[in-house]
Amino acid sequence: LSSEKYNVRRKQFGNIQASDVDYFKTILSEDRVLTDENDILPFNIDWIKNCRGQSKLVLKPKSTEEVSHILRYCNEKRLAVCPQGGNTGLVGGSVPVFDEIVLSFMLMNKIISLDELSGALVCESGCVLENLDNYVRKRNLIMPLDLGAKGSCHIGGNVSTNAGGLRLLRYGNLHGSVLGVEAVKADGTVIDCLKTLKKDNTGYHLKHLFIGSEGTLGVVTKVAIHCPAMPKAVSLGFFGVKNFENVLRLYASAKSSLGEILSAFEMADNDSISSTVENLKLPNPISDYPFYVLVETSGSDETHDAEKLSRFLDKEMESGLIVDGTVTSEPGKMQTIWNLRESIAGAGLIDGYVFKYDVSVPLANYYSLVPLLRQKLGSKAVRVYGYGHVGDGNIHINVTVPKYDQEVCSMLEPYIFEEVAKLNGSISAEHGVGFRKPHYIHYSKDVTAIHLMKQLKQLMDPNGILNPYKVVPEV
Ligand code: FAD
Ligand code: 2HG
Ligand code: ZN
Repeated sequence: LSSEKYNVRRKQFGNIQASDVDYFKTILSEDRVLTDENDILPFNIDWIKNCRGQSKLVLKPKSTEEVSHILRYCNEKRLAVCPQGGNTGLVGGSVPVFDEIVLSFMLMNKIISLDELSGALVCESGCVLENLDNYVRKRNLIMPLDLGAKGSCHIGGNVSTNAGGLRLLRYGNLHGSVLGVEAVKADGTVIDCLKTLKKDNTGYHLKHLFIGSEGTLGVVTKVAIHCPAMPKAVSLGFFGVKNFENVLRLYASAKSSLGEILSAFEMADNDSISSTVENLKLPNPISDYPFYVLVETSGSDETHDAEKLSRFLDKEMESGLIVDGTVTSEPGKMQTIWNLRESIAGAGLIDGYVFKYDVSVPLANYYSLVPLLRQKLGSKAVRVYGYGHVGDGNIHINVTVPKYDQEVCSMLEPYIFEEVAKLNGSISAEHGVGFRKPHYIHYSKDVTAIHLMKQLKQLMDPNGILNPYKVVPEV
């Protein structure tokens, strides 16, 4: 249980009574009020099996009105609520800690409208990202974000975590792409900021309160998002690189040689790729190298773009920055390569337990924590590896061990956060703060900023019923 593992005390919330369950059954149909322990279990456990809550009630609303009724009631009765999307979050934010009611958005999955000219898509928050992408692709558009969890994560979850992903380098983060949101406050008030306009400076940009606040300031019920045009030509290169300095040199060269068509620049070290190859039996299209780089281009001219990437490969093989590599525009082959990259997040789970860190640091120091941690942990770790979004200065460091180990945990934390703070980095670049990091947030956030966060929380959710124990530090 998360509460025991991390020594957290339950706050003074109401306890769910039979009469509460009866009330929820009057708002929702009976089959959308789950009370059976087995039915509820998956909603209590997070994706990396690190956090486990004790919820006894899952509610599955189908409309904003239902969400509003639920929250108004919970607020009056001081019942705590944990909003949950696809439950792919990596910081324990999506699962309850104690008996919070799980508010699942899985049935709020309707697409409302798409303006094919402007690219404005409006949909409910429980739409699965991949389903949305498939839908808009048929209309020559794409979703402005893509991540390994696309088959399960919800757009509402993406917005609530300000998810980054594999193409942030090109399309920016969700604070830029999200045109509007409809959200419900803790007291049940529906806040309609669901505009589809590109420009709207009428006062405060309130949508940003809900983007990245991880369900602590309100719940997102609808999203309006800008979908870019589907690129006509996509190519992908997968390169073996001798050392990390060369990864950075290659990034500089990719920016200048590929310029406007560069849409992803990702890297993975040898242990990241060998963990997917060994644990998931995925094929590596090139042989063994200390570092791997994945470069994607997206543009409008098939021959020109593919040629550009091939020329880049030739040039950098000659210069020695790339030792070996492959370039392809074939969808199947590109999929194989992306799959290798996207599977790294899950591959480590096969080793036993994974400690995951998601940090932003200046590029010169991007990889420096990985060897430091290897040295510090020695044989206590099965693997220590680093991979991630070089183009965004965001590295994921995964440490795998046979099973969760408190000693290893205390060797890693707060050490890693202290190191990140020394570099003026962020202890959470894209996954959020959730349950696992509120007490470390000060390593990246000024006390005055934390104070303002607390004031905002107090204003938006005075009874603290929305996702308690998450994001906002207690002391
Ligand atoms: P959940 O996990 O269900 O919830 C996440 C948080 O948002 C929780 O705090 C929850 O309470 C809150 N929440 C969910 N829905 C709502 C709502 N409608 N209203 C209010 N609050 C809500 N993240 C990245 O940024 N980049 C990546 O590249 C990336 N890759 C990943 C790859 C894999 C294989 C996995 C498992 C995860 C990855 N993640 C990545 C993390 C995760 O997928 C994202 O954080 C995602 O945006 C979470 O969406 P979800 O619907 O699963 O949300
Ligand atoms: C990725 O980029 C995700 O693959 C997951 O953000 C990172 O699991 C991780 O450490
Ligand atoms: Zn990532």
